[in-house]
Amino acid sequence: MDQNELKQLVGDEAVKHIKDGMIVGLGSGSTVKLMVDSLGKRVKNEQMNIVCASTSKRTAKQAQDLGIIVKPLDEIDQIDLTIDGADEISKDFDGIKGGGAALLWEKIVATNSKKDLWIVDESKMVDKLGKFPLPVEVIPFGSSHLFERFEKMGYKPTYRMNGDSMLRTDSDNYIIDLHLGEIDQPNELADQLSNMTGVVEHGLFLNIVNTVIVGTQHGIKTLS
Ligand code: ABF
Repeated sequence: MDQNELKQLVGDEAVKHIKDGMIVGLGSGSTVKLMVDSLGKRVKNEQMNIVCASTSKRTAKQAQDLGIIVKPLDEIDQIDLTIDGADEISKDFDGIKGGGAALLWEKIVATNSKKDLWIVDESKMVDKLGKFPLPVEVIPFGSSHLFERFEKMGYKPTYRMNGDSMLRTDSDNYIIDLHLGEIDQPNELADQLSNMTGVVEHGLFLNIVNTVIVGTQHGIKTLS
C-alpha cells in the first residue's frame, strides 16, 4: 500500500473509536482529512449525534460541509476524544507536531481532552525525534532577535514561508522551524523553549497521547 492508502486505513480505523454522543476534537493534516471524510459518512449513515471542536479553520470547514456539528472550543466543557496526526512519534510516545502550522490550537485541544489518539502511517514512527524540523510558534514582534538566538544555539532556524511571504498561523503568529537532527533530551528542550520570551508554543508533544494507530504494510497496529 502507498502512504495515502495507509493514511486512509488508519483514518477509517480511528472513526471506530468515536461513539454516539461523544465530543470529539479534530486535528489537522492529510491523515485527519481522510478520517473526517470517513466520519462524515458514518455521521450521515448512522445519524450519529456528535459535536466536534476543531484545531484548524480548514478542518472545521471540511467537517461542517459534511454535516458534522462543529463548535468553538470555548463553548465545549470537555472533549472526550481528540484524533490528530503527527509528524514524528518516538518509542516513548513523544511526538513532533506542527508540520501543518496548527500546533498551538492542536496542543490546546489535545490538553483539554480526556483521551488523545494519533493516526499515522508507519513512516512517522522513529527511534529518536528530531529529523523532522521542530516547529516553534512565535509572535512576530521581536522574532528576528529570537531567530538570532536560535542560530547562536546551533538550532539552524528557518522561518516557515507561505510562498514569498512569512506563513501566518490561525493565531496570526510566525513559525520558526528548528533543524536539530536528533533530540536527545526532549523534556529539557521543551522546558528551554517554553521559557524563551516570544515563544508562544513548540511542537514537542510530550506525555499527551494515549493511543497511536499506525498504518503498516502488514496492516494496522494500535499502540497504547
Ligand atoms: C497535524 O498533522 C500536524 O500536527 C502534523 O504536522 C500533521 C501531520 O500531517 P499528515 O497527516 O498530513 O502527515 O496534526
